[in-house]
Amino acid sequence: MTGKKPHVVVTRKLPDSIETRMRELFETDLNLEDTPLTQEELNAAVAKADVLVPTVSDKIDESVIANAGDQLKLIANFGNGTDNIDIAAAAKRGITVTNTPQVLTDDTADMIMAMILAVPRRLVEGAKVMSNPDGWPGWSPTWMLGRRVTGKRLGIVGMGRIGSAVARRAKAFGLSIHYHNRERAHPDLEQELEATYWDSLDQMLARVDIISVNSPFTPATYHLLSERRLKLIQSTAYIVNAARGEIIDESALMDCLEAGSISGAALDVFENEPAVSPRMLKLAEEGKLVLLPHMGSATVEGRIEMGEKVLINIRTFFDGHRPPDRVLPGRD
Ligand code: 8YV
Repeated sequence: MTGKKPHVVVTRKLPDSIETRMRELFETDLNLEDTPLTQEELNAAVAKADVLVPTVSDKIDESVIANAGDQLKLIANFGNGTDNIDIAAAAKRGITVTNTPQVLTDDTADMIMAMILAVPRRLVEGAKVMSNPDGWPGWSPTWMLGRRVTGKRLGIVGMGRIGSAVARRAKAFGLSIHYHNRERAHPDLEQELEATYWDSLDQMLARVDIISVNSPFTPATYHLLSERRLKLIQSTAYIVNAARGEIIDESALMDCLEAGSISGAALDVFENEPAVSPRMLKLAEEGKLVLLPHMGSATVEGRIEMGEKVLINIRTFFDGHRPPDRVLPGRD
């Protein structure tokens, strides 16, 4: 890297060690208060920055990209999913986009496995009983019964890195692995997981006991689990989503949970984050829905490694090389 240091604007508070290194390497604007930026503030940031480091909570749409100054060369997303960024609009302006894959796969898969266990085994309901000093009347053979996980069929929607990491864990818990993906997985992976491929998502949904949504959110996966598809699901089944809220028609899912045509769900992501509807809160109160605040990848180790990836992507780019985690338009 020669000459003037690139001006990097970071939109949210990052781990201390990452912020320190960021300041050593670049001319850096941090957001120590961690208050999410408004669209106006994002517009102001892209007007002055050489590099923007946004997160899932920043909507870098076409209008923000249109406000970018000619000096903006790189959007180094702190996150794996890049649905918060209009990649095509960035590409048209010659702006490179990078993300932080791999380092959050295991953490996210662990959380998804916890959700897969939590819903049928009523973990959150049980914990709630114990949070009230008089809540537990004592052991009973027929009280707080959930459903067995071992031996059930898990249907994975999207067999990428995270989907396969979930499948490995689930197999160890005695679940049989079924999956739907745009492309069939490599035969070695199918063999390792003893996985059954379903070309038809509809047919898979109708036959599995637990569904885990693991695809990226693109125009093609918007409401992939539509009202029609949710109606194909067995009434004894459960759904888990730690990918993106927009992949499920949230209101149709609430209809199914209210009607009992789906047994339960666990959601770590929502269509209009951070808003959660009163219907969801009521279903959570009734024990039919587990709600988590988008914490799938939230580990100290994961956040530091995500930050390191951001640093490497920026540094490589300004050293004149292709950054390792470049995201190209047209994944949908
Ligand atoms: C991150 C995520 O916390 O990386 C992703 O795609 O969904 C989350 O695990 C978030 O995106 C950080 O920007």
